[in-house]
Amino acid sequence: MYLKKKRPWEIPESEAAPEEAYLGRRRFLRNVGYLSLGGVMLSGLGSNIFGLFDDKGKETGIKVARTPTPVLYPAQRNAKYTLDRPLTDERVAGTYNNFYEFTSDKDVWKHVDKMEVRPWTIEVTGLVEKPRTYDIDELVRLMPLEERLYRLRCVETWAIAVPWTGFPMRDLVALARPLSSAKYIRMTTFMKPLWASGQKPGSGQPWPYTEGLTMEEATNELTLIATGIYGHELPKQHGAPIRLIVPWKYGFKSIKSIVRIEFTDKRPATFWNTISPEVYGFESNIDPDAPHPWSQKMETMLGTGEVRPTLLYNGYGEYVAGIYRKG
Ligand SMILES: Nc1nc2c(c(=O)[nH]1)N[C@H]1C(S)=C(S)[C@@H](COP(=O)(O)O)O[C@H]1N2
Ligand SMILES: [Mo]
Repeated sequence: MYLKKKRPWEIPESEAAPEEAYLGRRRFLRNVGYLSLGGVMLSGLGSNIFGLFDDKGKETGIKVARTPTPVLYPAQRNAKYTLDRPLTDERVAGTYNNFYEFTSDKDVWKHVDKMEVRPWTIEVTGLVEKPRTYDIDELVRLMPLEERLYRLRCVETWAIAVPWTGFPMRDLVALARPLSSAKYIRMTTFMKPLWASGQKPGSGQPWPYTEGLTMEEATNELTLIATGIYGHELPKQHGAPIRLIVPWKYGFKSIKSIVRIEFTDKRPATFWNTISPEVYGFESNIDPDAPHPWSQKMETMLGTGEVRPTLLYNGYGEYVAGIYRKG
């Protein structure tokens, strides 16, 4: 499952100067952009999409939209966030996804062609001093992009370990200047039945997908707004062009393809919590011992099939346990 040649992010800090690794990767990605033109012609894709190649020149099957901001990737890795296991193969993480707007199966990547990721705006609104609608390319240039290696754990018990690119959500919160009455943040995904057949009338589901965090959770240092993965922009199946990553909570909290971020004084209704409140709690912190309809004790790494014990807060207790031990 793993590429034989190590990519820069797989080389331990002791083996390579980070600067060299990044230069190498950047050059590599530039080459990829060039090679991909050929890929586009051959595979007959629209000119706004290009396929990614691995470092052996082999097509990965992962496609990324052509945007004005590819030059921002890869971003400098933040060495603070380390993994206790190998990274998941990019091909594996990019071909086994949850994105119910498109399909309830895992082959989301086969169903996303109609989606358009430009133009794309994110409305920041509600109980803030500075409500504003940001164009995605303006926002990514404004925010300090960095790469972070995080684990992501789905409540279905599969897990991945991936390099996200993004910026701390607290930086966006700071820009918005929340009023003291703001207690929660509500996030919303696009509503486009023409792109995503799951959203067609009659689905019986509470579209658009929404999620929420308390202000304290949203401003925790771990909470990331991701715009990239594996050193490039997000492919659509991972939630292009902008999504949430809260690694200590079950994956459904990490809402994809966000169009709206609203500050509110009430705990927001969320997609899965509305469908089944007993199974998908608002908080949904990863906990092997909390009562749940199916066991959360173990998890299976995608790609390798390795089974590991589920970690409380997905192993991120040092950052977040303090939020929940109060009063
Ligand atoms: N809008 C939206 N966001 C979503 C989902 C979804 O169906 N729609 N699925 C969630 C679930 S259940 C998981 S596990 C993660 C999966 O992220 P990945 O496919 O990038 O690994 O996305 C989450 N974000
Ligand atoms: Mo999930």
